[in-house]
Amino acid sequence: MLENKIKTILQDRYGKDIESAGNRELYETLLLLVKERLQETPKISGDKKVYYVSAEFLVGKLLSNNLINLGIYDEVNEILKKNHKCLAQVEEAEPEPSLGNGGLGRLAACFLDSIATLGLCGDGIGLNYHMGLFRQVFENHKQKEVPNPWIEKEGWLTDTGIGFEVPFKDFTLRSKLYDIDVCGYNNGKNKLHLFDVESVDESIIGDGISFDKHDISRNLTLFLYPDDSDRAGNLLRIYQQYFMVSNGAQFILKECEEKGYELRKLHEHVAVQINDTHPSMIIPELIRLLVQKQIDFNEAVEIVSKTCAYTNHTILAEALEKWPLVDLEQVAPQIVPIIKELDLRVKGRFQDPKTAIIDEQQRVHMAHMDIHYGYSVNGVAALHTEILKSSELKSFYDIYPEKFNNKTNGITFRRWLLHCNKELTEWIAGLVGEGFKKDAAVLERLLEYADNDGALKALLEVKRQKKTDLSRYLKETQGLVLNPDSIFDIQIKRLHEYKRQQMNALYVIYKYLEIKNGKKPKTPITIIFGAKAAPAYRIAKDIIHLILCLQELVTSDPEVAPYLNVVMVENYNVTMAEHLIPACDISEQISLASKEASGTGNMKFMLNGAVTLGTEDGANVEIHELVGDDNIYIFGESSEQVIAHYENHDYRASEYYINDEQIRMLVNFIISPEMMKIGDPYHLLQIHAELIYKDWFMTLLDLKAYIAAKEKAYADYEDRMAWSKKMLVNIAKAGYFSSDRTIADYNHDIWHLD
Ligand code: 26Q
Repeated sequence: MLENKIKTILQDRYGKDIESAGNRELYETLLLLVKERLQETPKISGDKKVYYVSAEFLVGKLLSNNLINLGIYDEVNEILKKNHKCLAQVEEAEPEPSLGNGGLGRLAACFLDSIATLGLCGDGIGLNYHMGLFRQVFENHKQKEVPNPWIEKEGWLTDTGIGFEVPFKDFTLRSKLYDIDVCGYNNGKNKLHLFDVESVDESIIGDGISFDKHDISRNLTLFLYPDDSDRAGNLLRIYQQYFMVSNGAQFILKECEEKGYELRKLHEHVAVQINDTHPSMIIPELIRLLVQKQIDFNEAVEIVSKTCAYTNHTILAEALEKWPLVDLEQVAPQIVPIIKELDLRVKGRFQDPKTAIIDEQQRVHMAHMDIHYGYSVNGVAALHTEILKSSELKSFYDIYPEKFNNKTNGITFRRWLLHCNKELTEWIAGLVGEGFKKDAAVLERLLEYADNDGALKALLEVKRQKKTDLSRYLKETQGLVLNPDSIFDIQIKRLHEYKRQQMNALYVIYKYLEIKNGKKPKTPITIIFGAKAAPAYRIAKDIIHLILCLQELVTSDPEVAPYLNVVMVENYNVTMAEHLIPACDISEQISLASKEASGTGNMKFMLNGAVTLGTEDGANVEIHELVGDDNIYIFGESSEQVIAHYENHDYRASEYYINDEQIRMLVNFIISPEMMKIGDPYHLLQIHAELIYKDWFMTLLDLKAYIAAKEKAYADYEDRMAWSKKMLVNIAKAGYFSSDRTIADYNHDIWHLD
């Protein structure tokens, strides 16, 4: 039946049969087939609906995921195999939508999958960035940004024919809504709504990712996070955000009216989840629209406050958005009086200036507006929520303790196990049956096999297979050569100082010098990095430069190369993660304690049998609690100690540098003659000085503890059966981190759907 369908499409479109078709033709055929199936899939309905509003949706490729969720993956796979075709290769023809940057966007995508899988009524609302974030290329050991076009004539986007007028100060733009179907695992479907403007013009892009930032009607949906280092860039971000939320708000009210709901009872039918502060203007916008619909201002405020809930994803002060009132005035003056009134009411009730919406410098604190005028505030891991309550948002917790709650992040097992690691999925099913696919808690039953040699050996074989697969993939796609018999130690995440890729780079220097001194590791080591740096983040780019120089140094040294390999993959994205994560032995989660809100890569690695090397930060704390001391490598100062350092201003990197000979040697190697020969002396000197004189995220504080913990992990790796047991325990305990659990919690505590 399916086979006939595939054959018919191929014949009609290309006049070919399966065997003679190319991967591109097969991809387009399966795309059509799946889209048809999605159309037949019933829409999930309910009397109350959640709208997840987010600047990012990092959905990844969709073909495989849809085949799995529709329950036809195996059948399609068989059909192709029978005809000497390979589904994995067909998938490579699909471009990855570039609608996100990192954890926050990927979380939104996992959540959409789980909302639909649990049969909950809920849609995503975002923007359709034509060029995405950017595509990263390496040139002269440096990151260069180029546009990342991903929209094709035939793709997952459906033109809905729906559009709204969005009023700005000097002009009005009409939107165009595209939808992507989001199908649950053996369940109905929801939608991801992506707003766009018809007038967007890709031809205005010049060198790299530069373009005229003033030409809003042409540039509005070109890029995610356009460079905001000047005023025009800042204004553009506000244009994007207001465009997103005004469309979102109009769409939500339209749906309610169509369903015949009374807007006065909006909160009984709608929950709006605000993903970080980027969509915060939806609060004044909803108020504005309700008032336009003849609802009294006070009542509108009341209604909206019972409808909106806010998720915080960061404790870094610089990421908490504060927009100058004059900039808002310049973009969307119609919401400014509303924000001012909301602020006045707050100031009337609370004297603490820390809780004001508009501060003395006339800047609007978006998070403060969310907390005052939303009914829920949540952090994304237990430690993160505690830090919000006790320090970062303490003044708010004192006023509204009932609003605060924790929702530890999760990941969808459909993508991060079933899709990316078929071998491990089979190994699990062979031991505990298929139940874990619907109920992640079933994974715990693996513990019965913790001392079963056969099971442990088979697990090592799965890992070895995935390391071979990765090696082949990186050879084919990036020309990189990996040894699958080495330890795969992987750090993949956005590049940020607080995540401390620079500490891992210092370890590379340590190991390089050890090998040069004749201390060769028993098993060779491969240290893999993947990260994009924000285009204007100078230090992050210097860290990439450092890593790329080390890669060259190590791989071109015949004395070292057999024992140590350093690899930075280009343009790290979801697809790359799907290849890297199953192949990982050691998962690097080494952020400065208190700074990583949760992390979700840590959960994906654990689920795929990697052992975490990390600090007591974010969800690492919960991973540690679940797997116990024997199955994780924890090092470094605690979040309390770190917070105390900041409060007391008592951390001086220079003291570590001066007083510790080993640290001094490792740091100085950055500007050694051999490094200066490979790299750009200006950038190497810059990162060298940064580490000694600033080191805002305390790399040198934990460096020695990090080296010791990593050495211990590498030594333990040698006992293969003991290591396999650690892998097994990690997999068995990963069930808690299913996003199905997270979404069930959001629904139970915040949304109350059904
Ligand atoms: C803010 C102001 C100006 C320009 C950009 C931004 C900006 C852009 C992106 C601020 C934050 C982000 C993205 C944040 C993010 O991805 N946070 C991650 O969210 C994950 C999901 O909750 C967590 O697991 C990570 O710990 C957190 O870093």
